[in-house]
Amino acid sequence: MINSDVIQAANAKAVDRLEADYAALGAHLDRRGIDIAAIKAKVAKYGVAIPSWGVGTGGTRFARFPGSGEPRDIFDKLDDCGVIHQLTTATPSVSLHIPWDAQPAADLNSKAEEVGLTFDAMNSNTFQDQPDQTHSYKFGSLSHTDAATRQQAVHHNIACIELGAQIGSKALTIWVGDGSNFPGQTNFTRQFERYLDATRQVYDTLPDDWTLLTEHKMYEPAFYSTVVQDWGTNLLIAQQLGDKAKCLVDLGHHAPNVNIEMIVARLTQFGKLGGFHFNDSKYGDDDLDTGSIDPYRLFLVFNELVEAESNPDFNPMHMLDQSHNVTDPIESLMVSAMEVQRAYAQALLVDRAALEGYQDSNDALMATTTLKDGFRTNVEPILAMARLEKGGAIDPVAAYRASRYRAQVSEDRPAVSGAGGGIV
Ligand SMILES: [Mn+2]
Repeated sequence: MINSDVIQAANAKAVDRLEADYAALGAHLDRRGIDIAAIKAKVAKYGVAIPSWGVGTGGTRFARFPGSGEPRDIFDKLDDCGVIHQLTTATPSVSLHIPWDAQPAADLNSKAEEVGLTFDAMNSNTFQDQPDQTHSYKFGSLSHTDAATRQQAVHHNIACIELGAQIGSKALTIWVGDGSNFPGQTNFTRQFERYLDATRQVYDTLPDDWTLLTEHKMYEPAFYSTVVQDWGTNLLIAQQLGDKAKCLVDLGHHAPNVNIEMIVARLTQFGKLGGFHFNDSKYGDDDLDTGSIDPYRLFLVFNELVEAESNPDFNPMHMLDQSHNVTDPIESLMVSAMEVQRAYAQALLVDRAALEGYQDSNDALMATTTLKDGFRTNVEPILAMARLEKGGAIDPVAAYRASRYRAQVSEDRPAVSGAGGGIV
């Protein structure tokens, strides 16, 4: 963790300016009939989970260029996640990936407590082979033609639930790379039947207070067809399995220009929106930093989430899922967490009564302007003040750089090889 003196010294340099900006924004919002303190209170309560794999440098199919002080194991990763939460106060939980992060539950729990974090959804991995595994996933896992291979994948998912239950997790996220690379390679229907049958076996072992999240992805690693390729397939799975099964929407897992915010609205309307993986993209599943390319789309997604907030049963899980190839992952994750918070705060500012009036009277111009008023408001003083009041940093990146955390951990963590493709 970072010495609190460093955070306080960094905050001391910025606090006068923040207080002036916060007061000015408060006066501006007051004229719009918005109580800045109420918005700040909601922002302060908001949290997005960090994926354990996000704190390592990512890579592409071509190469990986690791930075210094890469985390060696889940305990180093939890240290890094602890720093992200310490500075941003916006990332209270970590999502584990099994088997990469498999360790005894007691050790995971004590480390999480030490760094002030809890555990979010468990993520299973049946898209690559592990050294000790009997059956290969080269031709699929939960949908494989071979029953023993499917069973191995089912057992792995159940093991993820069992570990998760010991560390306070309440959800399992299943993403499979199953699909095909050639027309005719698989029978779409029989393959999906096998997937549903195997996934139901996992679902049947789920504790009552757990959620099973299935994540669709349009392509990659299979490039012709993917078993869970779109939100329609994902919804069918959730409907087939039952009430504890819901859909996870990864922003990058759609074709370019797909109206993701409308998918969010549809899944919400029928109680099947289970969670998010936030990231951004320009061309495909780019795994770029959240809000770095199209912050307006992120805002439009949050507009749907705020719209649904009045339903007490609506509580989707929020996680970042992105690949950091050219930045310090800690810095990227801090900025991304703040971008998610920013979109939430902007969506809270939308005058929903006015918007509804314009929608009902078919005033398209005023409806879209009213919506965009939220996006155009610079809410940074709200986010920064929420962080300051919770003991975080006014400017997390500045405080992180001042702390020299990366240089310090690099002394203990040996340099790792950059050879080979990274995992995205
Ligand atoms: Mn994802």
